[in-house]
Amino acid sequence: MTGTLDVALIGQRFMGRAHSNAWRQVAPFFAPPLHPFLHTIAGRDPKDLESFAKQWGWTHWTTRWQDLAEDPEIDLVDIGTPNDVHKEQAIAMLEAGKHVACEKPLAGTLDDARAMRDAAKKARRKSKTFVWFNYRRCPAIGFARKLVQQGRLGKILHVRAKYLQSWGFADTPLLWRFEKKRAGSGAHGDLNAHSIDLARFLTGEEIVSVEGAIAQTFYKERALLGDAAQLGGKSKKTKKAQAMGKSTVDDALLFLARFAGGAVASFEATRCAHGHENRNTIELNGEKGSVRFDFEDMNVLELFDAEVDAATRGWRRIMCTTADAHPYAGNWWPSAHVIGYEHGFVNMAADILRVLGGQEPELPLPDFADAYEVQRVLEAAQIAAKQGGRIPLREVK
Ligand code: SOE
Repeated sequence: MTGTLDVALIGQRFMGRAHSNAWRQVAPFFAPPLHPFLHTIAGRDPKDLESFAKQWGWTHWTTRWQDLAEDPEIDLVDIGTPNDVHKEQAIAMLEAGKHVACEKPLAGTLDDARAMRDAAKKARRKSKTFVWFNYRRCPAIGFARKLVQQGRLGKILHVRAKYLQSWGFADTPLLWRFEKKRAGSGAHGDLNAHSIDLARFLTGEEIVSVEGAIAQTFYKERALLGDAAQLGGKSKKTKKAQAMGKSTVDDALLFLARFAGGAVASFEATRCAHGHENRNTIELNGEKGSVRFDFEDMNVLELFDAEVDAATRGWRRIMCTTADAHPYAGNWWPSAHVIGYEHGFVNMAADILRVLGGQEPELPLPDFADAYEVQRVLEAAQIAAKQGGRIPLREVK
């Protein structure tokens, strides 16, 4: 017999849709030990909330997220809100005895992230925490991790991560993502957070120092559009002067780092690279071979096996869609019937339900302590961008 997990979600925009879809899809595809019941959606915008709830199958809706803490029926609260409110919402839910699944980055600031990590530690007997580093759940990434663990690449020497987007040019208005007090940082926290998580996940190693960084805000002012502005929205081209506001985050941030095992790494995040819509790439070079992943071709992992004879050696393109061979693949479609962005979230929901139902996840899940380690690296890179030089991670807590 399967039990039920009553889920509530805060957030009704991009992540609200991605997470709602995950909770809706997961049971039929994975038959997890707990089935999610879509209990309540909380959102700030009363105008769209009821229709959002009905469209996605939420039973109740509220404009007060605090209601979720007070509702004894709710088991898990999923947080898909801007970074500045993660701390208050997550800690309130942990204090109310709920499990919490929070969007990445854990928070906008290291102080908030530390408070969240500490609250999770305090609540650990009753509550589990999870962080939606969704790219960990791409089958190709899980498979790359397996190859590293099996020693197929040998000792890892290089990690090369680039997360490039192109929606952040001058005509993009001042979304919350461009406000430091709401987002914490720009491309850095949004995109490098994913890359740092992937790098730690794939190598199984911690970053021990950041050695140099460049942050750049290419567009220091952006058109004010008010609260309703959405990702993907553009400023209208009008002859009238537009009211402008200050962008207070980076549009791009690049940094270098060292791993505990001796590997050297480079990270690049930008919202201003034409030709790259959502190009989340990572490459690992080891003594025996290399792997590379590009989210724009997310079903594929490329492998270069240096132990193959020189005459036939070359990059091998592996379609990671085969049941039993590649993580999560058996829960979806027959081989080569590819999956997409939303499946990472469904795969993650499945692992959350397995863990809460007493089973092992297919791949390890990041919790608040894990995401705090990512946040320390983000912070070290920001310090390096400001003051230059080498920032040992032991000094960033
Ligand atoms: C916007 O930059 C964004 O949606 C991020 O917030 C996500 O985490 C990333 O997956 C795609 O881009």
